Amino acid sequence: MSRCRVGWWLAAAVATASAQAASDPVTLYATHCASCHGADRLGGQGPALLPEAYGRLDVAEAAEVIASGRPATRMPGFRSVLAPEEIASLAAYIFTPPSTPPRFTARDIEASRRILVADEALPERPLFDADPLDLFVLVEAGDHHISILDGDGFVRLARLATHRALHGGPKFSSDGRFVWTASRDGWIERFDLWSLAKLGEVRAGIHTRNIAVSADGRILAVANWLPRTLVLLDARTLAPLDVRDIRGAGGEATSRASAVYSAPPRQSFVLALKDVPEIWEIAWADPAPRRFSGFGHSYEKGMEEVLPPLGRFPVRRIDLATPLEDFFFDPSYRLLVGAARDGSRAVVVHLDLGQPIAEIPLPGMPHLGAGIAFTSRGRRLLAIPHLKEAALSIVDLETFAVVERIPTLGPGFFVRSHENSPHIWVDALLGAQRDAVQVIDKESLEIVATLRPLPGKTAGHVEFDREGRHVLLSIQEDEGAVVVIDDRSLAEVARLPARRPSGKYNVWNKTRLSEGTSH
Ligand code: DHE
Repeated sequence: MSRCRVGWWLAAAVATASAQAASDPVTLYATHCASCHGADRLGGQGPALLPEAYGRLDVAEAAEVIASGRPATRMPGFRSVLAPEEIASLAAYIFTPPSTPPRFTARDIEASRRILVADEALPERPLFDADPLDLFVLVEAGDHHISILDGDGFVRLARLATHRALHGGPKFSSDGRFVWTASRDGWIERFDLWSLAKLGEVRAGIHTRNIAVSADGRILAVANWLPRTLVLLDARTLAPLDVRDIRGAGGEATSRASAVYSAPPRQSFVLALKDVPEIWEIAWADPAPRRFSGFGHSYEKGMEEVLPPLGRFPVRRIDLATPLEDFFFDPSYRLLVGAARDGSRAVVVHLDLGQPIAEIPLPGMPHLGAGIAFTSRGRRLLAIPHLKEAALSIVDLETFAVVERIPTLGPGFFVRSHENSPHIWVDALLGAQRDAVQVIDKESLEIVATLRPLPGKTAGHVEFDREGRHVLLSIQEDEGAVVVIDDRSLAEVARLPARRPSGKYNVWNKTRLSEGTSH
């Protein structure tokens, strides 16, 4: 080989090697991503970058986010820094599962826990004149805040920063004073509505579904996808009490949690398992209470001292033919209606009997978690929106027959009513006409009005005030609003600016288990 041909070969090899090094995704990740998303991809200032944490995002969309950044977040675009093949390589890398499944143990949870204000320092009465039981907690997803709204005067009392990407309903203590939120990347925050302050926070998982609080306000359950755990926290101090792997009865198969729910009359939590055909019921009332002392914290004298020790929350398993997700509970909490994964039917499970007792054909992906019970002409009925069909299904809660399928303007996400209201409100969030909400008469089961408070702008998620007289509707835009509408005249009463408002939650309706809303 001539000298000049060797030179050419060397130059080409060096170029290839340095190109490979440049697009080695591990190096690229460490250089450009780790400072915000964590060296282990478990998240930090930015979310976890692990396949199970992405929801509906695919590799191509992830590459576009890396190239262009995400508006209204701290995620910058890397188009001017990285070559297209480096961006593609990084996108593929963050969709690769880590070689060992990530863990997040009780010690990790405890290490993240921060108490910002001690309960002993809290005021004895609310720091405002508004009715503390008619407050709303409004989630503003656009810039990661919650607003506390006065449900009488419809004014904002406070706006408090939260962790990124809250999802699911905040949960309230039964006296309506304290509220807990959960973010998709596992952060649980506790707030005091009387002093309008954040009290503490803890990270309970890497990718979290939702939370539930026990009816006595002592225990908070956190349902995780990643790791596949159910975490029980002391609701007041946020200290971990139990971190339990979610495994089927055989012990080998693990499952993600679809969601955890509180079942107040049963003194239990109910867990929906996504990958194993079981439902779990976890008793939080310990029949033989013991003094709790774990992770170096203890209760002050005079406080309740009856939490069961680690691992002592008994689990009852209910076997199913197929996994169910997305639960509706009848007001007695004896019956649970869950959606089958094929999206075509619901299964009724009798919680006392511990077995399925009926199937309801409900094609079009019923969104049972959003279902509400109501009374019409003396019948107890259940209204269910569909994620893949422009319809609201009405099911008789005694016979489980589908008594109506009301065509709507589009597939909807949320449905709401109130004992004192003659109406049911549905949105069309997943369709082309997502600027519309429709009002249905409870007696005739007919649509009596279609409202477009801001034509062309996404409208969805309604919640009633305490009296059931007004509804608050979110205009889910970055420069959005909460529109207050008189439920009888359907006239607009007030409009408050809000940054991409999603859900809002009325203290009275949540703590009194109003049948027209979620719990
Ligand atoms: Fe949600 C509640 C699951 C996508 C906004 N959502 C819930 C609950 C579950 C659930 C299990 C009940 C938890 C609770 O309140 O304790 N959501 C799912 C999904 O599986 C789905 C389809 C896919 C996913 O990404 O997880 C999903 N959800 C969304 C959205 O895209 C929404 C519209 C915007 C967002 O924030 O991500 C959304 N989900 C909500 C809201 C609630 C909710 C506002 C609380 C509703 C309520 O009034 O109680």
